[in-house]
Amino acid sequence: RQDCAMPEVETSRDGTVLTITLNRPDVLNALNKATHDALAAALKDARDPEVRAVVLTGAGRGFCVGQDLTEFSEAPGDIADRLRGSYHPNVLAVRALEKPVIASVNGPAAGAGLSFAAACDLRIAADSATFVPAFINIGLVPDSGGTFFIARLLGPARAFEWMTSGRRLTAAEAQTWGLVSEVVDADRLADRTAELAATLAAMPTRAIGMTKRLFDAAPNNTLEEQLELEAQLQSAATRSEDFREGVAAFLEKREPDFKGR
Ligand code: T3D
Repeated sequence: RQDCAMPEVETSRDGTVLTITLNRPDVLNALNKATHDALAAALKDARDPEVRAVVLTGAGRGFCVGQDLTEFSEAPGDIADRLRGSYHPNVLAVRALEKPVIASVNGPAAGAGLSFAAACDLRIAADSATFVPAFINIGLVPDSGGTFFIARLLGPARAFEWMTSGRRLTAAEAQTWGLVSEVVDADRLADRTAELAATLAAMPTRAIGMTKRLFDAAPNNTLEEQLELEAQLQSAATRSEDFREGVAAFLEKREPDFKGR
């Protein structure tokens, strides 16, 4: 296990799992410039082929409550420039990772923090976690992919109703809605997340990465285009070592030992 800390974001490696922890617990991990920069560096580390699953979580009792409103009121600047320069690259970096990214939602996920959770591939939550589309409560529109990801996860009607209500959703409600796949006791979240991440990290990583690309592409493709992309990526998958290992293990009636190659 190797650990590395920049003040605003901590990263730790446990085998092939990289955990990225937003680390401004006093403000529920609100995002300031230094946090964006440190998160960008951590997401770059996550590209390492030896990393086969990534966990994003928060230190203390919050996951992430979006933009640091103190920084915002002290130096408002041009919001669009800040979104383009700091938020968008990190959202895109999560989607570009060809491996599973798990949001381990340990507490409030609000505003752009909710968008980041929604940008991840899977969400697991503590029973104490809450989900807050905080933008509307301060007169803003959802950003950082909030309209894109939340509509895909919940459907446009429910997404619009919720995002314009500003209503705090409990973890149990989020699970009922399909926003999170699993809810666990708060004191079990770290262990269960580690277990889930280790399971995913032992899967055929390239196939997971390509499945992610396929699901991202599907809404914008015609059926013909999507069938063609599936055929191309399936062809790439059959050239992977993990495919050979999967078939060999099946025929030899043994457990496969996937390497992520
Ligand atoms: O700038 C741009 O580029 C635009 C981008 C915008 C993207 C966005 O994310 S806009 C949305 C920004 N986020 C919010 O509006 C959320 C504000 N926070 C809340 O509504 C509540 O904190 C929660 C509902 C999320 C949680 O409530 P609760 O009761 O569990 O905690 P709390 O007591 O409100 O917060 C604890 C501390 O964190 C508190 O500080 P204190 O009083 O202990 O010194 C609070 O001020 C601080 N905190 C919470 N959210 C933020 C924050 N400090 C700075 N920025 C925050 N966003």
